[in-house]
Amino acid sequence: MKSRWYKNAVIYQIYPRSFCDSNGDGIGDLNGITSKIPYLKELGVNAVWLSPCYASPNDDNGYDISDYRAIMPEFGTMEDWERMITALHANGIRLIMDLVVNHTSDEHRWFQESKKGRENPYSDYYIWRDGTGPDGRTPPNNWRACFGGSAWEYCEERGQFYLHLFSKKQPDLNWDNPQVRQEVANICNFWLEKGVDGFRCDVITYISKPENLYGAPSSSFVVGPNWKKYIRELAEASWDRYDTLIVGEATGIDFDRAAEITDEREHLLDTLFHFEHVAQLPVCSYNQRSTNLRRFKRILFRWQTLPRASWPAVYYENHDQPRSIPRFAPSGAFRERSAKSLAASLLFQRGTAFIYQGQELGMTNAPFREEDYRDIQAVNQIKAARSRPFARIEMPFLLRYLSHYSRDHARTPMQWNDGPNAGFTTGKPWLMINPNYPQINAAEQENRADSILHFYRQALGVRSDWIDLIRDGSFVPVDPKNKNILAYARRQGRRTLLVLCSLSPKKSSVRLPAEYLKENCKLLLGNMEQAPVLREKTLLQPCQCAVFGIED
Ligand code: ISL
Ligand code: CA
Repeated sequence: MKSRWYKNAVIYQIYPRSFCDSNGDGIGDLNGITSKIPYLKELGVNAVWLSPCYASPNDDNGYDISDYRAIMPEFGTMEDWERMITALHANGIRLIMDLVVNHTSDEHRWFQESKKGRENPYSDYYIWRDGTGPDGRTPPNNWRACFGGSAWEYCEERGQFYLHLFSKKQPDLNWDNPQVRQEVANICNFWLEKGVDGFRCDVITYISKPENLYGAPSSSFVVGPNWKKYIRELAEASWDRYDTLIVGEATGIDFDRAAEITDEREHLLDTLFHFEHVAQLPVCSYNQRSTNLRRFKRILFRWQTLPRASWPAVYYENHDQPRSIPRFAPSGAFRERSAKSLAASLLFQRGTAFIYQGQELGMTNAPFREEDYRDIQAVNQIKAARSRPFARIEMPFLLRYLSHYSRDHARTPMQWNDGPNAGFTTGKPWLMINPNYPQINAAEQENRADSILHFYRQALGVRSDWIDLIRDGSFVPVDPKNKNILAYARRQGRRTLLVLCSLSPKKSSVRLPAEYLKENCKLLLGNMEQAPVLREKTLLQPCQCAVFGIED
């Protein structure tokens, strides 16, 4: 059933709350997305991954779902959603929905029933355990929740603890219960019947918990004992019956595990997001660009060697990560060049490529003050630090950390133009708009041929011209130890694509093996007027990039 269309695809991630507000309530919505389909089409993307748009009390911006078959009223109605998918498909753009089934909202009907006691039809839908200690009020184990505190919450009504790996309003589902697995398959089929083209599966590697939770080590929920069984069952009952892309968010997965669980013959995931290249470095080493670039390359290049039967997903940004500028490339005077250089370094790698909204404009981290943060993760961290005895000493460190890493950096509203509120809304935006919108916005870039936006369009054009080689060709690192330049070649038969990307604010050179110094070499893409002259030691200007096509 699978055509594996995604192997040719570039996918654009939309965080609906921050994309485009059509009715002036300050919150992005589905009609806003529909109104921007011409923009997506012009950009040249093949699919959209839409972060959750289901009914939710928004404890974690929609990653806490209270009804899997309903649209969040703030985002619109099911009719709006239907209009959106129809318009996307009419423009040749597929739709990937976010599937958040490790946990639900505590306001989901299942949980409301489940917590009533041990004798109801939903009793076993969640992970309930008796407490320990003399009064039974000590959690079953020492697991910590991702958003702070114990991963267990005591429920007076039921007299037991429930497990929540994220916030206490996100109770984990009990996948060991076959009814739960059937519910998930039904939800998937509901949306597949409505025409969606696949799912991005939120923390899908966490769904199978170890058998004995009392005293279980804290990472033992990553690809737990029954993981393959449950995922294969779901693939059989749903995913494999349609022409889907199933991409797993695979926190905690290493290379070997990834190769195993994305192997086509295994019928599990089609591909996954690993997190090695976006692992947080200590804030104090943040500016050690060259050391960091070598590490970054080592990780990216290794993931390019995933075996043939597996398939990589490549990305630099998403709604949980800070902006790639200034994270991976210099900001300031070189911001435009570095955004283009990063784009070139990403888009010709082997794998389905993901672009996060605003990345194509070179949007940057925002100058948040303490009171500007809205993400549950940052808000909880600030609250906890404030309540500790040494708050005055601790706070500046936390704020510095958040200025680099808060998830809110990616979530500031899309910068459409230099009008009020960056053209995102006519009302009051739910999260601060980055004050750099008069300089960085889509309308300005639309009108300027050398903008980052135009560069992305060109890059996607080159990608589609060379798609056979990009999909199936070999990946060859070039001068891999170079501290300033990320360079590689893609090769297939007699054709070579040579990608040279400086991510350094200094002039630097890259060593090219003789095989790339051919007469028959054509510049396909670059971010400066003068292309570099290819020699054994090729000099690149600060943050310069160039992509060459070579025919033997
Ligand atoms: O964001 C993180 C660190 O800053 C991660 O630990 C993140 O929580 C983890 O990758 C899981 O993310 C996914 O599930 C979360 C949700 O908050 C994230 O937005 C989502 O991408 C819980 O559903
Ligand atoms: Ca709105």
